[in-house]
Order: sequence, then structure tokens, then C-alpha cells
Amino acid sequence: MSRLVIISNRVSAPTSESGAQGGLAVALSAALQESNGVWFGWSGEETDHYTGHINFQRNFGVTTATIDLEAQDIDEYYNGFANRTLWPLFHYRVDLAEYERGFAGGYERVNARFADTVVPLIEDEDLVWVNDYHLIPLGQKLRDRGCANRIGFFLHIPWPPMRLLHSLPSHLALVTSLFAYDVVGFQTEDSLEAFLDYARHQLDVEVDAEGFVAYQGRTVRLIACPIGIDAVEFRASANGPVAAEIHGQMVSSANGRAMIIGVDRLDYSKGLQERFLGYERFLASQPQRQGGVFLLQIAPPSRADVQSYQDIRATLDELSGRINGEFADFNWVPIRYVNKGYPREELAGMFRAARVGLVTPLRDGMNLVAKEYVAAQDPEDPGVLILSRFAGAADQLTDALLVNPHSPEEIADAIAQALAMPREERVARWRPMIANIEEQDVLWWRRRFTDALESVQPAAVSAS
Ligand code: GDG
Repeated sequence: MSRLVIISNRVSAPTSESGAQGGLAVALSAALQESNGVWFGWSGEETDHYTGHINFQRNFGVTTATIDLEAQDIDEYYNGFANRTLWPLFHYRVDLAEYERGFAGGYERVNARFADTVVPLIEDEDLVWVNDYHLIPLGQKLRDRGCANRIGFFLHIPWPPMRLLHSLPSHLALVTSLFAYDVVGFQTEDSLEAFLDYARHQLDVEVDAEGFVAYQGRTVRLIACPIGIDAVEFRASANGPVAAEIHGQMVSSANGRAMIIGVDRLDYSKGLQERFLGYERFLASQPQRQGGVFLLQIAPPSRADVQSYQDIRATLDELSGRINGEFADFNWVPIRYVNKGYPREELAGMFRAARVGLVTPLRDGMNLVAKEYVAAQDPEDPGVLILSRFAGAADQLTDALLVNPHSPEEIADAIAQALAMPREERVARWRPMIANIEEQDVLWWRRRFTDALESVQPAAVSAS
């Protein structure tokens, strides 16, 4: 395997041999260990003046190279263009997307800074793998600096439909910059098709059967490459001592009630408000169930500097309080709403203890929580996954109870169906889902992407 240079906004250095920090970091770290590669990105730290100084670290066989950014960079690039412009737009929230020239300028500037800083680290035969919406123009900036390596890009979030993308003032430049890459990976066929729809209509390109598209002298291969989890690791966590301890605590605190679980970053794209309303509808329509069930919603805050995230937090505080006030009894609270994160092993135990996994994003590139919930289940007595049709994971987990997350009635009906589902049906639905999750795991995803990149013809590499 060629040496790998991974570039992403943030870097997740391994903190232990077993990789307690999650599937993606583990999978990428394993690839870096095998190839003796480097992971480059922002440290998450702020500096008074940008210097381009690289902080190298080596942990458990993985080399990380990080830079600090200035306050203005963080404001315009990270909080601005990435999280106030692209994130909402790519999640179909045109109403929340903000178009400020300062954001666009900061995005270009930080991508140029990334390129300037990382170019000297790239050796001739390296594979360069750029990750996610923060860094779409990076490939172009690397080409501008003479980088002739094979460079791939993977988008972790959805690609929006053409008509939505048109609302972005710089949409053409953003899209055409992707042709600097050799391989562009999307989570789903749906995202790939949305990209192609734009490319066909705006750039007048053709795609061949292998997914190759040529534009202005460059050829890029488009692939759908759904990300997976480390299923073996997560099942082991769910069977481990920490999970068992938490499972025991959950069972005793549930006091015979059925637990429904949701675990999401506190983000408007995750459909938490709609989920609470669906759960409320369930409680109102099934009075005999009240007192026999509760929803544990874990929602660690994220991107708290962005107004729309402060707004969704306030909305959920209010809504959970209202539902609890309306339905709670002296010995029962319908929603346990928790704004903090838990270690992965503990989450695995909570997933195992939950009769229902409620995963209802309004839009999601993939959604790894859905896969983790399934992986954590007891094969003999699994819980039921309720999954939004608009999560990328719905393409693979077709045996979940698929719902429209905008419909409180569909959510309420699915909760009722899940709680009443006999064991045989739960097992019959779980088996094909776990088979898919184990087969198309995070290692499969990583290999699929790097194999596609490695197989790019050198001729395409030199044409920049
Ligand atoms: C983006 C895309 C795509 C959550 N709370 C805790 C915790 N988590 C972990 C989950 C899961 C991860 O964070 C979240 O991954 P998701 O896929 O659900 O969502 P995003 O953060 O939005 O990720 C998404 C993903 O990239 C990968 O391509 O699937 O569509 O939006 O692993 O378990 N982990 C711990 N404590 C928590 O409280 N330890």
C-alpha cells in the first residue's frame, strides 16, 4: 500500500491501542499505521497570529501533524462557511444557510493555508485523502502548488439537490474545484446522483459506466462508498464489563419500563425536535403505555458558537420540559434529556439495554449511531431500530422500521409497533442488518476508497 496522507478539519489521534475514540478514528489510524502515513489538520486551538507551525506527534504508531488557526480563521472558515453556510445548505436547510463574503473568503484562505502547510509533507508516491465539507477546494489548491499525487475526497454529509445548491453564490466554483481530485466519494447513490445531476446540467459532462467524468482536461471518478463502523469492536464493547455494569444500572433504573434511546450531537439536522413531538404523539395516543416506557435522549452540545445551535438547544430545553410537565407522574418522567457525552463502552451498554433505538435525522450523510445500536444488540433478544428514511444508513438498513421524521404520526406508530413487536420478528429484522453492518464495516469502507484511489492511472495524475 502507498503511504497515506489524510487531511481533515480536525485530527483524532489514537488515545489507546484499542482505540476507545470511535470507529472512524480507529479505521483511519489503522490505515496510517499500516502505511506509515500522516494525519494532518487543525489542532482545534487558536493562535494570535497564524504561523504555519506544524506540531508533530506520534501516538500508537500514528503520526499527526496539526496547525493552530487565528480567531478570524475559526470564525469565518469553521463557524462561518463550514457550519453556517455549507452544513445547513447540504442538509437542505436553505432557511438557515448564511451567505457572507467574509465566510467565503475565510474558507478560501484557510484552505490555502492548509495547502501551503501540508504540501512539503507530501512525498511523490503518497496517496492524499481529503475528508469532508470543510476542505472541498483543498485538492485544487494542492494542484495549484504542483501536487501531482493521486488525491481523493470523501464527503461525509449529503450532497444537496441542484436547485438547492444554486442558492450558494459560489456554487460553480465549489463544484468545479472537485474536478481537481482523482476520486470523489459520496455516502450514497442518492448523493452521487445529485452531484451528477448538477454536473450534467451545469457543466454539460457525461459519465461512463465506471463513474469517470471528464471536465476541462481532468477526469474524476465518482463512487458511492457508505461508511461503516468497527462492528467487531462495538459488539465487543457491548459484551464487555463496562457495558455490562451500565446495562445493569439502566435495567434497575428503568424499573421494568421499556427504554427508547436516542444519541445524537445536538444538531438541528438530527431531527430532535420532531422526535420529541413524535414521542409526545405516541404518549398522547397510547395512554395505556404511559408510565411503562421512557425516552433517554443523549445530546452532547456541539458548535455552540453558532446561533442556530443555541436556538435548537433552547427549543429542546423548552419542549422536553413541556412534555415532561404534561405527562410526568410523581414516580415517572417520560423523557430523560441529557446534554453530555458518555464513553463509548457505556453507550454500548445503554444501546443494549434499550428496547428501541430512535434515529430520526431530517437529513444525514450516513448516521453511525443507527449501526452502533444494531451492533450492540443481544442476538437472541434484539431491540428494534426506528430509522429515518433520510439517513444514508436507510439504504443499507432496510429491515429497520423506516419513518418520515417530519411526521409525528409515523414516529408514534413506529414506536407502538416496535414496543409490541414479537421476539421472532425482532430477530428476523436484526439478522440482515447486522450481516450488512459486519460486511460493509469501516475497514471495507476505507479499502473501497483507497483501492479506488490507488487504481487511478498515472496519466490522470500528471494532468493538473
Ligand atoms: C458525520 C455525518 C456520518 C455521539 N454521542 C456520543 C458519541 N457519539 C458518537 C456516536 C457516533 C458519532 O458520535 C456520531 O456519528 P454520526 O454518524 O451519527 O453523526 P455526525 O457526528 O453528524 O457525523 C454522518 C459521519 O460523519 C461519518 O461519516 O455518518 O452522517 O453527519 O459514532 O456514537 N460518542 C461518545 N459519547 C457520546 O456521548 N463516546
